[in-house]
Amino acid sequence: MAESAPVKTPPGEMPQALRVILASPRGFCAGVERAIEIVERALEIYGPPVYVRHEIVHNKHVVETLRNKGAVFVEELTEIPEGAMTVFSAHGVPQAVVKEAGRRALPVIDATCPLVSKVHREGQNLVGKGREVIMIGHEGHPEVEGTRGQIPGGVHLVSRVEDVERLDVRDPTLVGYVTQTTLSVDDTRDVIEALKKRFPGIKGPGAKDICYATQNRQMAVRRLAEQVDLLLVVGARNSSNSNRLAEIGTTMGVPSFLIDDASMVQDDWFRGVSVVGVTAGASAPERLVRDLVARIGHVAPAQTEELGGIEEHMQFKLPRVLTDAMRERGIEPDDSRDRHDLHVA
Ligand code: 10G
Ligand code: SF4
Repeated sequence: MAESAPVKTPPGEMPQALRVILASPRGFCAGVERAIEIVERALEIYGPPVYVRHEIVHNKHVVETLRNKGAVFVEELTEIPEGAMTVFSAHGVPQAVVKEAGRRALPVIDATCPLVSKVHREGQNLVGKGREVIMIGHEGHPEVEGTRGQIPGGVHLVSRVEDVERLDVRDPTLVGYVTQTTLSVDDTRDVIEALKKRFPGIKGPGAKDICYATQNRQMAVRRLAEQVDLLLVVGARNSSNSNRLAEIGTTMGVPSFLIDDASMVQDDWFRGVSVVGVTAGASAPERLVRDLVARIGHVAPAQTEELGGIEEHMQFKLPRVLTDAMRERGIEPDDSRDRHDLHVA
């Protein structure tokens, strides 16, 4: 709870002053920065429209910014005209979608995060070794749909420990598992334990399919939640990783709200609050965090600080098809530049 707040706010009262602590790391991960840059570069090189299958990342502000630059977001390839430049979202797509794009000869740039593609390969390798694949993930999420459709024979999907008992597999000695990249580290550990108990010979990646960015943001928010009276998470309702951050706050007994942006903030949330924690999901631009801090300053004069945490230096290369096209036009892809919040200022 609040230790060194400028003024301790009495229960039920509006604060006279606030301390705001920002989690670190927060916001854009390397896969999101890469995916946004892919759409921007495609627009720059080929000109609008560039069709994007599904929201490139789960954030309406990102989508809106790219839409204003000429990106067209669709859910199905059938909505894309013949020959139009097509980008697959960072969450990945099933093989059937790759094949359909091939049949229609659509020029495709795949913005699937390399860490999601790695999970696809793990699943394919398990099948190659004769194992049935169990996926830990959430039904209906596009990453799960993509991974399921990249693994020959599909997957058995489990979300919770209780699902493990209900699994019906061909041969309990020949199973393996993969996970969605944005799950709760704690919940997934429990499900993996249950899987290992039921299938002692199961093969899998440990919890390593949960990506570095998800793990780092969860670790940071856990440290943050120990010190605050209210937690605000900037992120979309449909953003899996953002939901997991708010969930951690709630589980730790801190009133926690997942908000699209500052416009969703309600003054009443601040009654009795001295210290506010702020973080952002992997698809939420830093601009929204800055706007939120400004909005908090309208509730009461606020002093803002950043909680030190793990520094991230992860960067993924752009797809070859794009860097070749860039070089042909005299644009040198610069892997060393800081892409952070470059695009959606
Ligand atoms: O957290 P989810 O998977 O819902 O996606 P997001 O767009 O909110 O954040 C970036 C993460 C991915 C692209 C999934 S690997
Ligand atoms: Fe890649 Fe992780 Fe970001 Fe997903 S959350 S795009 S797996 S880095």
